[in-house]
Amino acid sequence: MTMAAKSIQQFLASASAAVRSGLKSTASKILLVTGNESADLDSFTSSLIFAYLTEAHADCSHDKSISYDNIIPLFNIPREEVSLRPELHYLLARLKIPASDIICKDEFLSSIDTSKTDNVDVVLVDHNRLLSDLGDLFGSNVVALLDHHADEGSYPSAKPRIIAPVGSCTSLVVNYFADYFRISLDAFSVSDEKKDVARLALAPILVDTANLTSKETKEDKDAVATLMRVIKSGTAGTDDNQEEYYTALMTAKRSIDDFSLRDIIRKDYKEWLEDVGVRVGISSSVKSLAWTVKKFGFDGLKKGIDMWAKERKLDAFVFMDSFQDPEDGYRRDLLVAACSEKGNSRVRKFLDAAKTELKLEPFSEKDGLAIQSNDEVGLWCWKQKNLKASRKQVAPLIRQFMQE
Ligand SMILES: [Mn+2]
Repeated sequence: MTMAAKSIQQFLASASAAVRSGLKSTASKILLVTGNESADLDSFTSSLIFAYLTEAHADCSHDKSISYDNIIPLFNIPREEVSLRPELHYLLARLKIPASDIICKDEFLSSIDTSKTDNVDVVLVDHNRLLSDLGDLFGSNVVALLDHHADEGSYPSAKPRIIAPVGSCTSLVVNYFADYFRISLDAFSVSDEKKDVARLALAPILVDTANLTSKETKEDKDAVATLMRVIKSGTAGTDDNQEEYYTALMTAKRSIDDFSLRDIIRKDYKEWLEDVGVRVGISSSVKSLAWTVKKFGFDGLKKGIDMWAKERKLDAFVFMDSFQDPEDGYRRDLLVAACSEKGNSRVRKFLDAAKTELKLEPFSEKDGLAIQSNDEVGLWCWKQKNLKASRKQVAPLIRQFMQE
């Protein structure tokens, strides 16, 4: 193990300072570790921890033959979108990480020489295909990937290339670096630095698996057990209670009452441009469709979607929600909009398939809201009774029809 290892806060601060001072020299070798474009807690944490452990604990590194001048954990969104993530701000405050130390996509791209990209190796976490401008620049530089989405078959020679249907990608990162987190049974002096890495890693796993009650797999349970052992060793901090941590993160995540509709749409958003030139965007919300309609009105919602579709040049748009209903418990809804002629026929075919696959049911009068599916305007709202199907399942399904 490295002597006097940097804390994860120090690591991020110095990576961020390096980016700010400019990475134009193409002689230096850069390892870029990036999560996906929804930039959720899982993407943030898995990229930061992978980058940190690769640098600070080279003995755990994926490739011991290459040494990098800069290892950069990248947050795959522009800086201005960081504010849309209240759960991230909660986590940062709890771990005393300044938000300004996060390295956002726009900041990284303006720091490097984008005309020469051979010196940049890329690790993908929480996705397995690099999209949009990063894909154009570094698509052939991917050296490793760890993910839990449907395998798109890219980068067959990546090492490691781990894709497993776990609840949280961070569980894969924790298990990959198991040596770092393994502590002997009588260890009662685990460093605060290591405890902070464990606290950070725990956050997305709890959020993604609803505190190990949904979508959790053996890997997630193992990772949580490993992390809690680290956190609880010796004298645990007073606020190191798993349930309380989960509740606080979820409360922060749902604090979007002041958000505009556009911000709600782009808070947790992914988009795909298919080879046939059809573009689909899928937004995922922590508030119910009923809440959204109540707040903005149905016309307001429709107008907001139209504007977003125009801004993003979408052919199809999907708005998913997942929430706790006071009466019915855990619920999901699905809104689907056709945004162009190309999108229209494809969306209808998707809906035919989705009705059975996702167990879609119309809203009824007693739902108390005028949520109307409208064949004429090409916008449909459903209750989604297949509660297991998150965006991870819905995206490949709709993309199948967009690719035709
Ligand atoms: Mn994830």
